[in-house]
Amino acid sequence: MADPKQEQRDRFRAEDPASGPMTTDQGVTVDHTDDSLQAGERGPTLMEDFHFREKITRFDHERIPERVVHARGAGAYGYFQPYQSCAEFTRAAFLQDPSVKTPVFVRFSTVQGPRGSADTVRDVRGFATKFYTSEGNYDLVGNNFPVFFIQDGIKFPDFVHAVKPEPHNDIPTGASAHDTLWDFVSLQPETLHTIMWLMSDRAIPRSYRMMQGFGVHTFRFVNARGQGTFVKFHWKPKLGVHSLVWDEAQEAQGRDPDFNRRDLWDTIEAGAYPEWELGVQLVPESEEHDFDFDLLDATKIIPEEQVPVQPIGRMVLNRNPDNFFAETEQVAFHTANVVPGIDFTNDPLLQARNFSYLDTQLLRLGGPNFAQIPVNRPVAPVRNNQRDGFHQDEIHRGTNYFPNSLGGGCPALADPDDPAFRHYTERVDGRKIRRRSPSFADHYTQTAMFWHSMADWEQKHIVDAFRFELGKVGAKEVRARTVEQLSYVDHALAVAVAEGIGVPAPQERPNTPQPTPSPALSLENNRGDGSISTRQIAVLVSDGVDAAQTIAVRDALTEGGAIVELIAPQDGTVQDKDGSTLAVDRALPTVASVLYDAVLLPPGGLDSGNAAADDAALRFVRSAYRHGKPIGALGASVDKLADMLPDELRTAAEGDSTVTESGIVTDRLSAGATAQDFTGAFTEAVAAHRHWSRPALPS
Ligand code: HDD
Repeated sequence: MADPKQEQRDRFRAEDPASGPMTTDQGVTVDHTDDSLQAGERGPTLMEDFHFREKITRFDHERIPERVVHARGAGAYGYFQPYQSCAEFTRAAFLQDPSVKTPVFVRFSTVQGPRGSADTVRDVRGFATKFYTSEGNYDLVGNNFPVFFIQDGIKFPDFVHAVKPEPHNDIPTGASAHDTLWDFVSLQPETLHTIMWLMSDRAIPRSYRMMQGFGVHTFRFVNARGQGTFVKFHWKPKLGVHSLVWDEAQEAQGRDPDFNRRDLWDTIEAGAYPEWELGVQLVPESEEHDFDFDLLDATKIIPEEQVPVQPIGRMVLNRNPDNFFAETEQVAFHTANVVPGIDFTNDPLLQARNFSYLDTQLLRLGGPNFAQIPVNRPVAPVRNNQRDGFHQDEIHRGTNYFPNSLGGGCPALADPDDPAFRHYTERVDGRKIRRRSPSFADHYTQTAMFWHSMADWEQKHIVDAFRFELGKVGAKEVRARTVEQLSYVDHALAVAVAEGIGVPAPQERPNTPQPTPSPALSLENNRGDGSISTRQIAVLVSDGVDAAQTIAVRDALTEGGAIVELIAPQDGTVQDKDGSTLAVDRALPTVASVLYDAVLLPPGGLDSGNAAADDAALRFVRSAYRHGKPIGALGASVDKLADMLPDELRTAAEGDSTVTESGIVTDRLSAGATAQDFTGAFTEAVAAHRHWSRPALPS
């Protein structure tokens, strides 16, 4: 079926550069662009040189202001398709017919860092989706956390000022580990729940393709009868939710600052299209007050165990943009871009956003006509009396006011029976007051719920993250105040953090919350379907390798969807043990273990005869080990691997190929086991992603 957004893009593509010679912006042909027009060979440049002036002027004006938050990102096109009609709850056209695919553009982003900052920083990730529906654009502007740092949008400038680089020296870039953020946190306990998410591994996703997305706010579905239902939106990645290890994330920033952007780009180019399921939590209006928190409070989730997430459709991203600036940079999201059937609630954070996004685009995109930029254009027709302004691309004809008779009364208003957007007729009563609702007051119960829902290793990572972040805070009183706040969440957590950062352990508080945990919050319970699709596996080879066995395992892993690369001390080829050659994909000095999910050592793979090369390969393996990645070894490589392992694992590695908790898989098979048994066990270890219960390596 034709994709209306892609057809529309075709109409806006620039002239094919192969269709003729170079021209100026005015279409005048150019035959020389390497020398400016001068008065004599060594004379001054002439004002008359319009080509020179145009070229330089255009260059001087290439940049636009970056987004004030979420400056760095990556985007892709795709489609959304509902599983079934959602007519019972919403009349949104794109949620009615399972045979209809609605085009989408999604932009993922980090929040704190500028446009040129690294990808793998500890941060929230933006997950913004523009649905080009038949009834106009709908934007679901979400994050990979289901909660937000503040409850009222009027605090957004304060929060963003605190987390952004400090005003006097513009440091740190892409990091929250600094005084001003933690000063704010320690004084503003509403931040705590989201801070707990920020300290968890959710804040260092392995891939944009492996993270959840959330609409965060409670929105409202409205059906054709005008009935409202509260709704929370969830995106669940088909590949499961996977994260990096903090040490690895930091190293990856240097090895590949584009780690997440490249991953998204490469997998789409390779045809391994990322996919998410859209789910909704629905709450009838009659049950609005049945919770021990306020549905309008964006620092709270509705636990999935309390209101299950119902899958309603899936989204596939299958096309990279043609031009980063034109599309990913100029895409303009806005929470107020809604379509009939989707409406707002009085969440004060959402209300503020509904002002901010349009406002910010006016500055960033230079005027009011940014909806005409191809990536922002609806595929639904646009007719109104809005006119003129900077960058008007359209030639309007006829009258420009309503009502009119001279223009035939056009454009006319929709008839009462037509499916126009009609705001939900919620009853609102009240005095004008500047006060937070008392129903927003509890900042600790859900923070504690998140903490108590984590697996042991997740709790350990959270404590480590607090210690890292607060350990970088210079003001000791800020460290102490934050720890004090944590003591209202959980005393053991506060004590563990305090111990690592040199502040006194806080006193135990009576009545710290003991909420029922929500297992759905743990990464342990979001591992995906056990596939190894798109996992990057490094196979270390050198001269003397067993090529036949290497190819057999590589092919089996590739069949499972993994991306397997043969890595040798030098690029080119390596000699098989029998003298034939095997092509390699990359040279070891150009890669690093942090760029892969697992390592495989085929027979002869760790034996180049060159001590420096073997040492580099072993460093690669040691680094993978430290980051909990699966390591597979075959034949003689098992002994090499066993030599570097801690005693506890050495015997297991030498004796048994079954996946241990430790993710070390070898082919020292028990009697009767086959090569397929090795591949199966290694695949299982890769699918499990990381193996936390590993003893430290001997030094
Ligand atoms: Fe925001 C960008 C997500 C609260 C004001 N926000 C922006 C983007 C995402 C979010 C994903 C990047 C969109 C893109 O890729 O272009 N923001 C959120 C979420 C929030 C949130 C999930 C809380 C639930 N934001 C929020 C508040 C305000 C803003 C409370 C202001 C009152 N956000 C903005 C902005 C940005 C933005 C300043 C910067 C660039 C842009 O809008 O287009 O208007």
